[in-house]
Amino acid sequence: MNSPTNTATSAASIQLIQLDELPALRIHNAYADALITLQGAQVLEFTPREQRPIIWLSEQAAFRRSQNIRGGIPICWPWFGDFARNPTAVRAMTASADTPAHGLVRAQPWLLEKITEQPTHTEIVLRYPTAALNAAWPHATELTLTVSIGSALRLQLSTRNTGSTSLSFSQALHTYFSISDIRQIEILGLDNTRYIDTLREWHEFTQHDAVRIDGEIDRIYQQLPEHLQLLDTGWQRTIHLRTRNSASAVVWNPHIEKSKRLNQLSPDAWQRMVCIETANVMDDSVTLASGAAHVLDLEISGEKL
Ligand code: TA6
Repeated sequence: MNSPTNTATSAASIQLIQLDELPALRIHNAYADALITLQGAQVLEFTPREQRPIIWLSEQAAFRRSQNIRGGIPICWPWFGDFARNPTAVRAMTASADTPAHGLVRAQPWLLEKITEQPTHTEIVLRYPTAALNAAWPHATELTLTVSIGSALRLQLSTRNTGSTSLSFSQALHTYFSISDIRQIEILGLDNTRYIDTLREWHEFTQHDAVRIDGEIDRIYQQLPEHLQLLDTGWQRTIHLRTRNSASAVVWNPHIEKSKRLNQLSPDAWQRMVCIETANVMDDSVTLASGAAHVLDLEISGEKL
C-alpha cells in the first residue's frame, strides 16, 4: 500500500507561521499569495498570480508585539490619525488620556474566527475583542474584518453597535501600495473632488485632473466616487480600488524629508510606495444608532495596461 503523500487537499494552503514575535497566516491559493498578521489583522502582502506585488511592505518592517508595522494595510479605528483632529462626537467617545495615532486596534491581537474556502477565493474572518478596550472605549461594539484572497483582495471592516446608545468613530484601511516610482504614477478619479491639505494649514482645496506627486503629500479627499485608479506607467499596470461606504480617501507620501523622521523606512523607500487610504474621517466620521452596523468595503485588483 502506498504511503500517504503530502498531496494538496484543497485549492489553498494556509499556514500559521511566526514573523519574529508575531503569528501570521500565509495564504497560497490558485489566485494569489497573501500574508496577514493576527496582530492588527494587518494584511502585509497580496500578490495575484502572474502579477507583481500590489501591497508594499517596508524592507525595514519590524514584527514586534504591540509595535506598529510599516506597510501593508493597517486598520485605523475607532479614530483616524491625530485624535485631537477628530470631530467632537468621536473624541467624546473616550475619556482615556492614551489616544495613540490611528486608534486602538492597529498593534493589538485580533482573534482568528473562521477560514472558509470558496470557489473563487479564500475567506478569513478576524474579530477584535473590544471588551478588552474597557476604559479607552467603554462601548459594546463588535468589530470584525473579513479578508477575501482571490484574483482581487477584498477587505470588509464591520462595526456593529451592540450597546444601547449611539457610537461615533472615524476609520481607515491605511493601504500602502507598491509602485515602480512615485514619479511614474497618477491617481485617477479624484478630479473636481474637495480635499483638506494637512500640509497647508488643513485648508480646503479642489483637485484638478489626476493626482501627481512631486513632493510630500498628505491630503484628505471627501465625497469620493466608488472607483479610484492608481495608474503606474513604470510597471504598465493599473490598480483598481472599488469601495462601498467610504466617503473619504487619504493620499499620503512622506517624500524625502518626512521619511527621515519615520521609523522602519529606508531613506529612498518613499519612491516605491504610495498610500491611498479608504476611510471615513473628519466630517465623514460615522455615527451608529444602537443595534446598527456599518461595513467599510474595499476591493483591490491589478490590471495590466
Ligand atoms: O496617512 C496619513 C498619516 O496620518 C500621515 O500623516 C502619516 O502620519 C501616516 O499616516 C503614517 O502614520 P504611521 O502612524 O503609520 O507612521
